[in-house]
Amino acid sequence: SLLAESKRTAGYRAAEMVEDGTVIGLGTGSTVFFAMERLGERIGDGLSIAGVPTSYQAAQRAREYGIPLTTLDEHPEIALAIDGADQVDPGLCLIKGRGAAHLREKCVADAADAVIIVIDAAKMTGRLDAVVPVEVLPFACGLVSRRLKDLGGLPALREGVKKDGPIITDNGNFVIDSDFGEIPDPVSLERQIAGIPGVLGSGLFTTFSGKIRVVVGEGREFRIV
Ligand code: DER
Repeated sequence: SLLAESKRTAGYRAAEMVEDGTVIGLGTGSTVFFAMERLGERIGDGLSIAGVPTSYQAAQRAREYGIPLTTLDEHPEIALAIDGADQVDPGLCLIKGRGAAHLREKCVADAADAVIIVIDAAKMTGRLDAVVPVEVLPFACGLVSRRLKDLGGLPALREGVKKDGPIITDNGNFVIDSDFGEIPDPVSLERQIAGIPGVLGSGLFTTFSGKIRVVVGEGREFRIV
């Protein structure tokens, strides 16, 4: 499909940016998996790297492609993180978290000197208006829902599809998806959500714009913004 081709184009291009002998961040999601596929090929050609996975799924996929794994503790500074996104605005603010991996992804993005976001073109938007995923401490779920409403959100606990009841993240927490409609000031909204006791992290990534490059795949073509 055109969508898969666009994701593959973006992922493969990002994989070419990885330098030999470096430690990189491995994001979660279907687009990053194309980057991992290409990295597996480059490793076969002699590339020597290690990856910090941001989820059980990323770790599993990295092992399938023969990408050596390491941890954020061993490498609290990494050269490059490759990750996906759900929405990207012109200021390179992101909404992430469709895959409920955004808490570890945000840690890895913070540790990275540069962040490559790989997306298909449909994810570029003039203004962020997607649902904002929020990882919450189960104990505080009701309080966080109340506080998200105070901020103008419509919160909904993310339920499992093949599991009855709420999904549980790789960190053992719940996810509340909060619909704020259009978000005029994502920087302050990220900060306000982070300040709610019981919130571990949201899918708003507004503090990394200075070190983000976005590879936008469109069919076989790509552009870097
Ligand atoms: O969950 C996440 O943060 C993922 O990065 C997601 O935002 C992008 O996943 P996709 O590449 O499968 O669309």
